[in-house]
Amino acid sequence: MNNKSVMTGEIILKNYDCTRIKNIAVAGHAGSGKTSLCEALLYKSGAVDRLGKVADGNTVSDFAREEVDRKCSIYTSLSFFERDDIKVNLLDTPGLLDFAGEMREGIFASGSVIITVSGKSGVKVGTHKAYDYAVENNKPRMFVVTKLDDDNANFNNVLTQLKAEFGPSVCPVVVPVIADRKIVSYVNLIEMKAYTYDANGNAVETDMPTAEVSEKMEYRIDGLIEAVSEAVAETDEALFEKFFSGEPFTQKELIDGIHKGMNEGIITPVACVSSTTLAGVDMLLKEISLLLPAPSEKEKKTGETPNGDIIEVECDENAPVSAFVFKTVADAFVGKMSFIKVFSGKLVSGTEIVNATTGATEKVGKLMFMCGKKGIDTPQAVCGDIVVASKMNCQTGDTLCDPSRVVIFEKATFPHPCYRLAVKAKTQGSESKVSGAIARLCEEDMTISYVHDKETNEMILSGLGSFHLDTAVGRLKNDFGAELILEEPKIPYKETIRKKVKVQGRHKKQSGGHGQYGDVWIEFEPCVSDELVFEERIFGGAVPKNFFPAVEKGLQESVRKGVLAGFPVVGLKAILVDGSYHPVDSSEMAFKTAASIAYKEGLRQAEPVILEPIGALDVLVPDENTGDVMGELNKRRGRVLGMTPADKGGLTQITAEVPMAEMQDFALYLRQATQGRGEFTFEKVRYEQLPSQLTGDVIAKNAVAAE
Ligand SMILES: Nc1nc2c(ncn2[C@@H]2O[C@H](COP(=O)(O)OP(=O)(O)OP(=O)(O)O)[C@@H](O)[C@H]2O)c(=O)[nH]1
Ligand SMILES: [Mg+2]
Repeated sequence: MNNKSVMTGEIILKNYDCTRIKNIAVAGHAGSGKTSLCEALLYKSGAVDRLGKVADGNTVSDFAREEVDRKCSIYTSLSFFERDDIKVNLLDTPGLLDFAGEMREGIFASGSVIITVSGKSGVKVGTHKAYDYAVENNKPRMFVVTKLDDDNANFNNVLTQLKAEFGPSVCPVVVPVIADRKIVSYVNLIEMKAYTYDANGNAVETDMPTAEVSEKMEYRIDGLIEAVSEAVAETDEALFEKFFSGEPFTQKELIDGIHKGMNEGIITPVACVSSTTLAGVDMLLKEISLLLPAPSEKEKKTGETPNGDIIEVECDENAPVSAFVFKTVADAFVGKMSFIKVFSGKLVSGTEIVNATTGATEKVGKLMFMCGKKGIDTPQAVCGDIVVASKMNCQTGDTLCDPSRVVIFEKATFPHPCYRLAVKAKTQGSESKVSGAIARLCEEDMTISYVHDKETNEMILSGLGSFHLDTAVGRLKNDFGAELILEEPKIPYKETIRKKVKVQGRHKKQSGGHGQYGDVWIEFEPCVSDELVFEERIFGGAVPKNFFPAVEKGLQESVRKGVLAGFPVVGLKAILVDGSYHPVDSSEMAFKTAASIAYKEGLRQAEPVILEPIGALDVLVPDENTGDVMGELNKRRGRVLGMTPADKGGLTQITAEVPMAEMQDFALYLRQATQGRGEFTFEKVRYEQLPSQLTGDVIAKNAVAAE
């Protein structure tokens, strides 16, 4: 990640126990303002003394070279600030779907998730992806509408959309007051106070909007205040009664109610900010301290002991340590960095720890609290905190614990790498360097796979999309000096025959001295076998027994290349039925050559055909895209086998069989057609004859291989 400048400092942090830590993942659609929001929070809380900009490449969280170059987040980065005697760890996740693995790592390690929604473009697929993964992992959620300073921002539209798409849990807590199409103030619906912001983003209390102003807006402030109270009433019976008796809630009741409602997933507060002008950022800081959970309250974790017992691990500083590696960075300069969330006890640098996942024991490495690329050394991290350890052997997904209580926690789930390309080292001889570097990248990125395809003898790198793999290639070059080229992978076609034939293969050479003589009659016929089936039915010693192995060997070597395009031949049976020999000139070599002559002639006569691999496709698409995807599968020569509503609402599962040759860019098609909501798995299942109209093309493309 080009951390070359990981800086370590000696600043001593206060000790924060698990009641005074908040772990917040910031997730949402690409470009919705996550990194800018983190920057604004860090700046406003005093953690940094300059407000960086994504466009200038100087934000705390987008520090990797690829991020600075491309002006977007690619990795989940960790930073923190201290405020109100609370330490807040921010996990700034990327919004691009190519980096969904990073987003998941961030949300998995968090205690709650802030989902940014652009005030200009509203709810998008990335909003849903972040929300769904947060729900799946039982993380409290909060929406933050961003970019309110932009002329095209429209808070009301976004709020309406949030309510329509995420249901009645959506509850605004800060709203802008708009008069003559301009934001004149921000109302905090919990405090029931209004603020304006000066040029430095400092809040100045102002009058609450008059009924006249409120009347003209698309939402009425008193209506929204009522809605907050209504939502809070739902969280507790006593509050419910109080609400219906008409008595107003105290501020504390509102805060505690929203807090409780968030923990139960029945309230999703909505705040709004401009990270550029810093309007609303201080209110968000307040809400973070008041509304979002600390590890002590929400994060009771169940784990499995080696005997298979399920136990509950409490977030207790005095309990034996247990921790979880949620992210790994293969830093070219500092070595491996393991991002660890501590669940119980204290993780102390230099102590022995058991890796419950592998069974190995290792020493806890040097520990650091990270703020972007800056690391602050710490001798320990307490439960509830997030810390980075250097040079440990553990991998993403591993549980680390005290030997006195070994327990394994569940791992995060990752999207399946479905976009495949073949890897070639740019310069000959650097193959092992390339493989070594990719192996390090695979340790870091759970959505990349690197495997050898035995059939095509290619190394295949798979990821989530073309941007993902492009970034990986850049990273390998910049950080590990490994240069490679990505190409479309070869399709492992095969050849076979359809007719039974009997042919002669005769090899005779007389060149002075010793001659060469081999003569065979072979029957070739189709059969069901991937390997060549060889038999002999020689009568009366027409071919002496000792030459049979040479004939078989000649055929075995020949079937590696078919006669059409040089693909391996399958489904072939060869029976040696007759032949002749010469007492002096016949040799193993001569019979081998005779067999290969017979093979070439025989296969040409036996109606050779090309077989193409067919795979089983399992694809999940939003209901409204089902028709398009079915049409596309049809175009791609697919055979739809079934269509059923998926377990997850709004999605349809389509199963089909599709030729592998048609699937290369399917990942890209599906992403575009479904705006990233579709996903699929594809696995080769068998071979089928290539339609004759496509044979010419395949032969032409592979002519070189057939040479
Ligand atoms: N006017 C305005 N622009 C903003 C604001 N916040 C972010 N932007 C701009 O929006 C663009 C995207 O902002 P980022 O902070 O990189 O968004 P992100 O969600 O982190 O993007 P990814 O991590 O790539 O998904 C940048 O050009 C920002 O300058 C804001 O409050 N006001
Ligand atoms: Mg970002």
